[in-house]
Amino acid sequence: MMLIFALFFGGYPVYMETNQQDFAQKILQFILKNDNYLLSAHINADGDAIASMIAVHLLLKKLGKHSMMVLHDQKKDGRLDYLKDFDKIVHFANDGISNYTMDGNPVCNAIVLDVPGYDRLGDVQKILPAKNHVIKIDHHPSEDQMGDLEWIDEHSSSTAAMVYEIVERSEIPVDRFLAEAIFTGIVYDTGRFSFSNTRARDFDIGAKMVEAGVEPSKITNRIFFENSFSSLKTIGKGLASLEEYLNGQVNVIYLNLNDFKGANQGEVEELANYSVAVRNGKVGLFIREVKKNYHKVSLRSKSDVDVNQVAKAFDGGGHARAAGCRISGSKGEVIHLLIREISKQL
Ligand SMILES: [Mn+2]
Repeated sequence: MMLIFALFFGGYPVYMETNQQDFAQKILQFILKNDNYLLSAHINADGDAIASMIAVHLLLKKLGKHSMMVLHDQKKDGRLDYLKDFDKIVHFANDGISNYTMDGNPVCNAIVLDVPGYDRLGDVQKILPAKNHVIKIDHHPSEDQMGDLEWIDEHSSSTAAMVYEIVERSEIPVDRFLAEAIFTGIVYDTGRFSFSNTRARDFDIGAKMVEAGVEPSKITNRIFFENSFSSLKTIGKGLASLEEYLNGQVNVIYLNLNDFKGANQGEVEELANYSVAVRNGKVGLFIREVKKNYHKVSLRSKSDVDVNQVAKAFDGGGHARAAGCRISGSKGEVIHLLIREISKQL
């Protein structure tokens, strides 16, 4: 299945893994044959999760299909409210599948995006149809097989970039709204085309989305360069808390319950990237207390340390260079546990 063919388009060699292309085509065929889709993504939905879900929703609409977007989260990241139909995303209300209908039709099929397993889907897993009606599109290392048709490409920068491959095969014209969704997912997960996961294809898709009407500065300002006053103050507190461990190989940013009050989760999450922005640092940790003696941890790596493995030791997960988990214990205990786990790889 790993056959790679070199094809030539317009004189430029384009390398395509044929099975990846088949997946995009197969998913399109499934979409065209069926209707009434539940769309969902991982808990604490980030820019790629929300944008790739909206992109599929807009694609389905153009193909004359019905869909509804349901997330586990009570609160959505408001920075993404410029995306078309952002306001149509609903929170799972624990009231049974019968309440989830589209124009009176119940959910028949589901497409889950940017989510590797049931745990990461949260309560929405309760309304998933049977596996032969579920499609998964994701770029995380897979945890559960949730559907009979799963497209997992760990080499893809983002789920949104994968969704674009399906959009392209559908041959529908890409309008500004769809372009903004695709562009947002890619820009978010590649840190503005700068992280090590960024591929040539991302620039290629990015260029097409700009031609379709995306204003890059509008989107990057919104996601990366604007914060609420209180979030920016909280980011300042986080930076002031920076501590180094293992001779500076690991840097830790810590916020307690009080520090965190009033800040926007999504905005403050930027502190995770600062934790690994120290020269010669290998791993960065952004730890915040979300309940008394209970911490949410974001891990970043710019070395060979696979932080997905570290997060997994605490029932979390993610990617090799960006992952997350939750750990019980005091600040000191949590840092001790994490450092011990990271040391195994240093
Ligand atoms: Mn993603």
